[in-house]
Amino acid sequence: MIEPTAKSPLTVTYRRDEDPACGAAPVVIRFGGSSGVEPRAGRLEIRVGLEPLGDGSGWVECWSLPEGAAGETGVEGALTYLRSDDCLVGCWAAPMDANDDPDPVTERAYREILAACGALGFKYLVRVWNYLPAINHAVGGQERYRGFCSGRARVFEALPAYERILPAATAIGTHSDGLLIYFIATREAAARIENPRQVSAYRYPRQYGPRSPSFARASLWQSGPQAAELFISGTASIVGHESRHVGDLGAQIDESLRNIGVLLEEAATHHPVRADAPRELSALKVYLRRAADTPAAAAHLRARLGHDVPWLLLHGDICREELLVEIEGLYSERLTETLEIP
Ligand code: 3EB
Repeated sequence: MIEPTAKSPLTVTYRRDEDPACGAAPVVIRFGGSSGVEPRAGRLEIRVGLEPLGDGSGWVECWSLPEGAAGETGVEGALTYLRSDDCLVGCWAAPMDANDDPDPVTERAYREILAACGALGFKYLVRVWNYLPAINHAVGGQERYRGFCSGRARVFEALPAYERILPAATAIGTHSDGLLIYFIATREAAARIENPRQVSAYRYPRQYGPRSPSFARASLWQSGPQAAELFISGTASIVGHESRHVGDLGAQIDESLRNIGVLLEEAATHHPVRADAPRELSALKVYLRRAADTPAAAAHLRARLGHDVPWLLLHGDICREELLVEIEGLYSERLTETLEIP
């Protein structure tokens, strides 16, 4: 662990559920069962309706604030939140089943989220996780992911220069009911990072749906004078705008890791990273469409990443039907200089 992370406004660790530190963490995220959120005294307990795979059961994602910082919780309609001096963590949850059209409820969710972020003084969404049931099923002749994208795009695309404020994101299909969107918002804008190997998602051609997905490939949040958190969006085996290696799990993992590698390089060219304090990977999440791929995926990841990288394997549907795997990451960075946000 790099020492200054203790002062990061938000530190993410994976811990065993029985670890007492989980009970003390201001935000805990558990996996399995059905999606939802519960505010506790000064804390947020989020449940993502995705089953953990492999050795993942019993692991909990814990977010901590700097020592001495207190979180204040609140509820506004469908939004439950926790705020500290530096950031706002919010969770918007609503009933949804596989027969509901995600478009209108997603639009409402994003309107309410952005309104609440503005009202609470954290105008900028840096990272959003979206989980909805049956993401590849069709309702009214359209894949549900596309309806989700339309509802979300109507909100973002109405904002001025919206490309510059899009958050890094994940959108994954659950096998349980409920729409769950949780996010981190900040007072200052984060830097957006795109992947030169990929068409920006917000510019995908129409063949992928009537409205493009509203997200940035990564966002870099200046979290201290020389510290930043780099949020890598869900990253798949896509080059240009096309899916690659259809049917080949290992090759899809490698292509996804290559895309993440390029995002890390991009981040480093825009924002010099200190050579004596390399970035530290604090958390990786791997979503697998087929639970049966777990042993092969785990072996492949182990071969590529070794034993030091903490990752969590989850059973979820990727928003392109032909893709088997998607990977997201969070890196803590030490910078040589303060970020300049365009
Ligand atoms: C992709 O690159 C894969 O719609 O929020 C990854 C991360 C994907 C986020 C989203 C979609 C989203 O297009 C899918």
